[in-house]
Amino acid sequence: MISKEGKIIKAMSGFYYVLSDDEIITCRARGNFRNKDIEPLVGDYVTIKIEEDSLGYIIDIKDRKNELLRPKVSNIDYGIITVSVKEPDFSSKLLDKMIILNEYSNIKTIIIFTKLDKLNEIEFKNFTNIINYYKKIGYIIFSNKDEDIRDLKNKIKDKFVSISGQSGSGKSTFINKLSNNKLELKTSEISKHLGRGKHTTRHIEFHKIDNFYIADTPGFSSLDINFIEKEELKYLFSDFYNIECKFKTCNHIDEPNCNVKNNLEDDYSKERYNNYKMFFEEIKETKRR
Ligand SMILES: Nc1nc2c(ncn2[C@@H]2O[C@H](COP(=O)(O)OP(=O)(O)OP(=O)(O)O)[C@@H](O)[C@H]2O)c(=O)[nH]1
Ligand SMILES: [Mg+2]
Ligand SMILES: [Zn+2]
Repeated sequence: MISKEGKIIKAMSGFYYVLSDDEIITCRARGNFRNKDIEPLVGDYVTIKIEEDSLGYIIDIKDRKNELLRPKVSNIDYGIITVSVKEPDFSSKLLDKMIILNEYSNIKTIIIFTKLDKLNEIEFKNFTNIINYYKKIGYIIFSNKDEDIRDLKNKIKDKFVSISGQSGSGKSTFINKLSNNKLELKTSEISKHLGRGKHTTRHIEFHKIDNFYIADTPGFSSLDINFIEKEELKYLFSDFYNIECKFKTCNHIDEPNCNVKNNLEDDYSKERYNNYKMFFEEIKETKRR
């Protein structure tokens, strides 16, 4: 029996695939992880033991640099979010929730807008305002066009990144494109009837492209952020993070002399603020039950 170090790059049907010295070893987790409420995550650095039957067992998980809750991946350098501007239609609420999850886990966000080709000229112009607002508040933004892909590849050189987003937003399509279609990850048309994706990708898996690793993940149709304390929520909105109000503890809801509320100059900051207020109320309601 030998012991090795490696990194989990894929999880599927109870098996973990551990990359160790350029070799991929199929592993099970030792029962005691599950007992202790520790679940190995794709992205984890692990110690494995290899039995005579050549199946590996994960016996130790190294401390994580970070951990994203949805999708469940660890030790990532950038959390890429794909957002389709049409089919499925753009939802600022879903985008803001995805950003909140990255902020909560202290993971740097890159936003990729997909399906811009489906917008007409006027729609595209309007959408530019949204893109510019997210840029203004500090997020890295790319489209899935060729020139942007070049810049993105420079940014994520030698990194481990994950990609998350609504089902049908084009995660797998985008990864195929990054690989110059060397990868042929399964993709499907969205359901025209429901306007949603079909949950084509079913597991989390890192793919090596050029000099970076990117994890394709299953899409979702809704996201729960109600595990966050409502007083914590304001720290996850980079647009209000540095604004000081009369009261240090201001939650920017209905306190007097609130500079966040007084400073909503452009339309899109109002949209973000309204999302904030809605999430705040949702969390409050959930905790009351
Ligand atoms: N017109 C257009 N279609 C796109 C674009 N990106 C993706 N699509 C299409 O959108 C559909 C869904 O793409 P997928 O890559 O399967 O989406 P996904 O995010 O991986 O979905 P799940 O695996 O279900 O989470 C496919 O039919 C793609 O061809 C784009 O930029 N423009
Ligand atoms: Mg997919
Ligand atoms: Zn305030």
